[in-house]
Amino acid sequence: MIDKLKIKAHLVTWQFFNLKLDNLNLVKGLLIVTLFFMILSCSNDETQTVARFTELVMQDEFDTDGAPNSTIWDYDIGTGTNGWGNNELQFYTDRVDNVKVENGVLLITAKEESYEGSAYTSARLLTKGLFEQTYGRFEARIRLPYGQGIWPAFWLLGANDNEVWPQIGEIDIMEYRGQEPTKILGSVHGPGYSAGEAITKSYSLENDRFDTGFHVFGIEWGPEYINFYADDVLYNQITPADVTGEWVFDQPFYILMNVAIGGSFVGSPNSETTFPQTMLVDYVRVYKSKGLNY
Ligand SMILES: [Ca+2]
Repeated sequence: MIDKLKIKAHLVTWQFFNLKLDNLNLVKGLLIVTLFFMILSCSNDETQTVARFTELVMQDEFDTDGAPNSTIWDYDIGTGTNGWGNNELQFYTDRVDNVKVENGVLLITAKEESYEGSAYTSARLLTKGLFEQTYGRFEARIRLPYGQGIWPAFWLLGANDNEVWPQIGEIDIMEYRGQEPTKILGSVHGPGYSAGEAITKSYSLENDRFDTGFHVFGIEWGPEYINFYADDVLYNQITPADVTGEWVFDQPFYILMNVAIGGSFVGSPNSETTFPQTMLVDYVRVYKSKGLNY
């Protein structure tokens, strides 16, 4: 009897995850049903909202001081084309001034300094060619920087070299405007829905800020869904029905982490922006499904 109830609870919970979040009444109803089964089954397993992907396949806890682990992380260097497509103002380097591991934390530091023709320096790390995966849970525990014109992000890009952005697809697990320290955004970009037309949703803290403590940002990504989490809150689900073009999230993606300065998303720093600004990353972990039951 207990086992049957547990199975039912799992099924109901799974249905709950797959519902559109804007259908609040249905969600409320199912939540009550789910709680009912959870109480009956006398188990804590069903209360976890983050449980679809349980097999750890990649992790960097940033336990070794110095340069980040070169078997996981590479760097984009320079200014890209048109400021990495966004009119960003920084020059990315892999210098210890801009990126290092210290005391168990990865530090990505944006500085105001004249360097190679740019007024700012920072760093952008990526796992392209080193770690790429289709589907799974991607998460990082991060304390964000603060200030007008500061644009940190933890995100994924499609690894297909035969296509160009936005056809390759982009999943922004977390991006943030430094001038709005209570709000993060989760988004996807693809063909027909990129840049200003990206499919996006924000998540805000009520009585807290993202620059004063660490928070966990993650996605759970399977065939035809991407669930966005801030800490344990599932705040958005995106499915093929939500995008206005081809669904391109069915191929390997790689991870990026960076702190951009200026650009179309945040605007330029102003006289009140203080430097340096640092994004602290306690860990990055990636999980996959045990078996193929997404
Ligand atoms: Ca750590």
